[in-house]
Amino acid sequence: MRSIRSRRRLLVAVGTVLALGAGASACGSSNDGGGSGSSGSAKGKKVRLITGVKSDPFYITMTCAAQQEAKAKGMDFTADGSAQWDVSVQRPLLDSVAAARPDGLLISPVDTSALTPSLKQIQSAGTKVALVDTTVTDPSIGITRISSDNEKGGRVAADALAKLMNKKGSVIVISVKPGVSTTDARIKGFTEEMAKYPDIKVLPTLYDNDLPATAASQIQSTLAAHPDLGGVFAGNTNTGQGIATGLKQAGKEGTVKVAAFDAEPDEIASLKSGTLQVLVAQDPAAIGRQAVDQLADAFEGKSVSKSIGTDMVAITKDNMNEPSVSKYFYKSQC
Ligand code: T6T
Repeated sequence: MRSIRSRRRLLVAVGTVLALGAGASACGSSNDGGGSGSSGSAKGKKVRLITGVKSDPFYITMTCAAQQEAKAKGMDFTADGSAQWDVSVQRPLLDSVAAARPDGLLISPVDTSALTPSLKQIQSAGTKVALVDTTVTDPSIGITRISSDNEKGGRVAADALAKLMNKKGSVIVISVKPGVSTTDARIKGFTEEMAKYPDIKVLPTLYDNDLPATAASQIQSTLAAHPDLGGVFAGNTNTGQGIATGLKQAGKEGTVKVAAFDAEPDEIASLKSGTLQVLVAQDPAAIGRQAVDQLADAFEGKSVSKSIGTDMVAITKDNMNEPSVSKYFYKSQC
């Protein structure tokens, strides 16, 4: 069984210069966990994708690429996603996909543990599972896990914000909810990196349940309680959008510096207008495409990579028009 090496790069913006960050590769041994072990062709295989939030441009971009790749391989592919970031919304989708016994499932579980029993069940019934973006804690789930290095993205956000804040003042993290693998890792990386700046005080993290309106009101109450607030780290798309709205309403755009994860159209507009200063963009298309490729390899009896890291890029107003950077902007339709 071979293992596939995958590049994990983080392109870091320094002023207008793009510098190549750590170029570690992340991979592991092949793992046939839960699959039927069937060999043969990927053609005609029934593959389903369940994303975190269907309307989120991150997942739309991932879905478009996965769909295209699956089509090229002659797979029978469909995708669905939760209406909101909630286990109780994603679980019925998973149950209905499980009942149809697909050959393969790509899933972004919205919680690190609550969906594990359902995933174990579908896996032991013979479906090959690929975890895309988010993961679960149980290592027996999934033949492959494909995501950004979220902890590293958090560290990059911390360094960028510290620089913008002249290394002093208060900073806050607003994120989705606890128990989400990606955003938890971002917070960990951010908090650990911020500890290197003794004159920056990190306020307790707030969670908005992936609701922009909640993030908007949280940033306003934080501003009222902490007039020295100099920076915010937004853990994902909806949080970034909400923070931009809240800062605009408070007349604090540009004064309070913001580093946000993702690069969906609203965030790009806020970067352009100066409400957000740094976006840590991921490569959701690569996540979707590579997950389909890994499943195809598994169907064909080839080995798969247990873990694959995909690229990220730090986007600023200065570099956003460079084609090597703008190619990371997320789509809101295929
Ligand atoms: O940041 C992405 C994704 O990586 C995360 O797991 C959940 O939020 C997003 O979908 C953006 O909204």
